[in-house]
Amino acid sequence: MKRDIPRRRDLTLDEFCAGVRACDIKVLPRALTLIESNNPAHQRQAEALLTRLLPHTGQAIRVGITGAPGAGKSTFIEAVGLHLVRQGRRVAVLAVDPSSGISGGSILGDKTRMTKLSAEPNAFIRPSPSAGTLGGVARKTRESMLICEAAGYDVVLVETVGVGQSETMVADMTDCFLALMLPGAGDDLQGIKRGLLELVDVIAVNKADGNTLFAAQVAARQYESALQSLLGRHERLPTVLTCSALHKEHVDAVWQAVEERYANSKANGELAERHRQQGVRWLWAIIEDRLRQAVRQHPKVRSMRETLEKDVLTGMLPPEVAARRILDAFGLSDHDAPES
Ligand SMILES: Nc1nc2c(ncn2[C@@H]2O[C@H](COP(=O)(O)OP(=O)(O)OP(=O)(O)O)[C@@H](O)[C@H]2O)c(=O)[nH]1
Ligand SMILES: [Mg+2]
Repeated sequence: MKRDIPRRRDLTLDEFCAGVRACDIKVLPRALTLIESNNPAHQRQAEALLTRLLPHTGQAIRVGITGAPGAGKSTFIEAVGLHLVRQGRRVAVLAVDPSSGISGGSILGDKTRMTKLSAEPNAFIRPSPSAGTLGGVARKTRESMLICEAAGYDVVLVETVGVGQSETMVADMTDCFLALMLPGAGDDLQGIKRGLLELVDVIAVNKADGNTLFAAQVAARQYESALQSLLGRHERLPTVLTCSALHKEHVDAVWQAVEERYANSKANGELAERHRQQGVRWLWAIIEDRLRQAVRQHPKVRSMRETLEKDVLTGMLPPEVAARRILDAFGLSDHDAPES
């Protein structure tokens, strides 16, 4: 028998605003779903909502957390989140998942390692949006972060897996960046790159317990000396610590290091400057993402896309030619492009 599922009434902008500001737990997830929607009408309502809520954002400490798969990010976030809610803080956890654009999977999807935290009334956990490009996913995460701040969350943790571009994007939306490392780094320093080092404020070698305690301590010392030789004395070195997320040991010390870096950058004006620069970078990130979306959804482009992609795939057509045909169809001919 067919059953009628009552359709939820759409909320008005005022209802969204009031609900988010009151941290109404029935409204907040719907506001985030609105943000994540690709429907143009929803996007416009989301923009209006963000504009209204913007004056109520910017008070939270925004912390990016990265680490290789299995480094202990979820375990760490659970431990630090519980530590914070016990201090009366309100914690939101979001994620940028580089795989979500490709596979449709998402980190934090199971919430299994954050069962205690997700049961806390002062904690809110939102998995990574699972559709779209990495840039689009990151943009939505950033907007979700603003919504959470307007709802009164004063700590926002943004988790990402330590691969490629996603780290840069998370650093671009946060105030502080924490990298969790596995013990036994060895000489290759787990491929720690200068690019990552420039983003990182605190490095914590996790799993400093049981039979990996010694390896974690050795790794921490290796990171420290590698940092000194890589970055030199003039640059501000990341703080290096060890912890055990599983046994909740030194997790508070790691958090304290994060807070100290945050307080310093706030006091010396770096944070304000960082926020300004982030604003400009996000402006262009949004434009690039929207343009990509507009090109892909253009009716003429849609009708030719599959054939052109196939031709490039089989080597029948150079990508340059296919790109030109797509841009022509979109109405962006070469003669519109400025000389570079
Ligand atoms: N011994 C020990 N094990 C830990 C510690 N932290 C996490 N683990 C274990 O390491 C495994 C991976 O932990 P997760 O927290 O899921 O790691 P993650 O970085 O979130 O992993 P992905 O989400 O898959 O990228 C689990 O089996 C944890 O129990 C720790 O401090 N010590
Ligand atoms: Mg995880």
